[in-house]
Amino acid sequence: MKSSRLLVVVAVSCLVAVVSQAADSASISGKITFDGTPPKQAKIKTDADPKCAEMHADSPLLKEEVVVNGDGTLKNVFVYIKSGLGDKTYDVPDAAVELHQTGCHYVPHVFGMMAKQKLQIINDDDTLHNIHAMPQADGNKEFNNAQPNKGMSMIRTFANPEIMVHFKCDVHPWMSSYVGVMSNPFYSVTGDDGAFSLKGLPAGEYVVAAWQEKYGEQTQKVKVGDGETKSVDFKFSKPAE
Ligand SMILES: [Cu+2]
Repeated sequence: MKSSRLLVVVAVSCLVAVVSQAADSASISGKITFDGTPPKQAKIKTDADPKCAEMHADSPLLKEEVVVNGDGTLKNVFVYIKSGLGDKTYDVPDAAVELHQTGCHYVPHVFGMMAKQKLQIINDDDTLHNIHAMPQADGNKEFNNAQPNKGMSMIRTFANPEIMVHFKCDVHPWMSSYVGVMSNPFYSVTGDDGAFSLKGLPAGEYVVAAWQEKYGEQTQKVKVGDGETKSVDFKFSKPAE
């Protein structure tokens, strides 16, 4: 009798331990900082298209290849799990990811999506844009389509993962955007606080990568257990000239 009661207690406490450390409950988060004097964001001359110039008569467009936030953190860094997930496959979300041509620049400037997920490309401007995607990976198709009118929209996909696919507009040479195309949902783009968070990971050992369009990619190895959150920070600086 006594031993069977003990067995029940052991079984219940094991169950509690399993439930409290559910699978896919690990997280990796951190901040990306810029070391040194932040480069100034140059003003873009938009005169070539009077419609763009008119939209930016009071607030000039600024180059976005390096955006350092007021607190010294870095915006538009694509952070993702580069390796460690094995062969597991992940569902592709039904929702489309949106890329806007708005105010004669791309919003977002850097973003992520999964391979085979819908990318909805929208022209919000009363002027002609063309969206020219230049993937390099096998199976990912280049496309180049004009959207002459405000409100035009199209759907495209990339078949395979690729870090990163570059978009440009042949009408407005300053327009540029990058997407990280992933085989898993573990990616994050830093915003005004330079922070990233990769949630819902299985316990494991990972290579976390941080990609910045001008300064390239850095990686760090991180081991994380069920229910655990590990903090990893990255620091970018201007390469020596
Ligand atoms: Cu354009």
